[in-house]
Amino acid sequence: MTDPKRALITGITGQDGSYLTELLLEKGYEVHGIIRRTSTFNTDRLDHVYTDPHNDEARMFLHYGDLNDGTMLRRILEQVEPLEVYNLGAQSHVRVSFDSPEYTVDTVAMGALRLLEAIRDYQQRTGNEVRYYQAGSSEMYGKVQEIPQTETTPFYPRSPYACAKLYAHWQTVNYRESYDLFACNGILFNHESPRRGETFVTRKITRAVARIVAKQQKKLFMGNLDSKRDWGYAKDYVRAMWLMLQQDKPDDYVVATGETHSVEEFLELAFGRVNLNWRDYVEFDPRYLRPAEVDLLIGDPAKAKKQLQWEPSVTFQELVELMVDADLEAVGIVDPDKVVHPELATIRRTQLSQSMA
Ligand code: NDP
Ligand code: GDR
Repeated sequence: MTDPKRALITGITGQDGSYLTELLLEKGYEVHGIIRRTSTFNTDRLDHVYTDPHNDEARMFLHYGDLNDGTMLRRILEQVEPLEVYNLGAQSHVRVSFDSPEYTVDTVAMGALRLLEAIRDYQQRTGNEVRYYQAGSSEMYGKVQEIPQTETTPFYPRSPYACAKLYAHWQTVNYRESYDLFACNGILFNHESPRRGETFVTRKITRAVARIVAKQQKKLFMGNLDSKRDWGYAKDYVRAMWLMLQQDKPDDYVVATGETHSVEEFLELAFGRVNLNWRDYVEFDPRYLRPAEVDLLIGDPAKAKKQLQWEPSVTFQELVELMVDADLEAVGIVDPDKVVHPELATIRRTQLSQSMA
């Protein structure tokens, strides 16, 4: 038997890290992830795929490390000897990056550089090719320069987070061109799921809807409802990451749905799912405003469609519904008619409607 392919993921405990782990395990990979030491468990999103490493069947392994600690990154790389490295680790909250710019930049920008340097040395010393994925963001487009945004649209970052991602983006290009590293930038637009962190706007809304129905919460305090985002489904987006590393040549790709919707539209649909009017519950709180806002994001995924044969499989409405349904289930409200997890039910509906079209 040949050795399984080995992948190393930073940010494995996050939304994308958990979906990417599932995908790679399904594809027969051995998956290694870097986790931060915390005083309480932080592996909730991974528990369902975790097997005790003492078990011969185990194919997922966790290593303590941090993007702010280059020595640890080098040590883990030497130990794991991965074929593919996915750099998903980040202080990924845009609003928080204004409060904590130095930490954000150290993790997001310098963290990527530390990892690239470690890979460059490892590859040079061993002769083993390592393929690198950098989790880039549509936030790098910032202030609108062009609609829709493509791989050639000029960047104009509007937060410490976006500036840091832009640095990581260009270093990735630079390492590809300078050291012939197989390094790809995914420029991913917002992608969501029931595993989305609770302080991002979509999950904040769907969680509040469920808690309001369950009488655990009365009001929802929000910031700017006018901004527009191109929202997709996280599970689709991790597939694009993997596809980028399977190509003959490294390149950069926009991953998006090509549709944009306002925060208000999201509220409308999410509260509408349980026959409530959002205007009865939502109140404004200026603390959720950002010093500089990104007003409009809409991506053109034509290149990913053509070269990666990648397509999003979940519509905006389905995304809102599957997130609301999952949060309803989390507070104990389960529609008895639904025999499978709502996340699966919605995807099956999508696949069915696609096959009927
Ligand atoms: P999450 O915020 O859910 O996850 C971030 C991950 O990074 C967590 O595992 C977190 O660990 C880890 N992390 C944070 N700080 C460090 C550090 N100093 N060292 C090592 N790991 C660290 O993000 P998502 O899963 O949503 O996003 C994945 C990546 O994609 C991020 O880089 C994000 O910036 C980027 N991105 C996300 C988009 C989206 O819409 N989701 C769109 C475009 C880009 P812990 O659990 O311990 O906090
Ligand atoms: P974003 O996502 O900044 O696009 O970054 P977020 O969900 O935080 O905000 C989207 C928009 O909603 C507005 N908004 C609020 N946002 C939050 N979090 N909380 C509120 O109460 C609220 N009210 C209104 C925001 O102002 C914003 O316009 C996400 C992250 O995942 C990044 O890591 C990633 O790179 C980008 O998506 C693409």
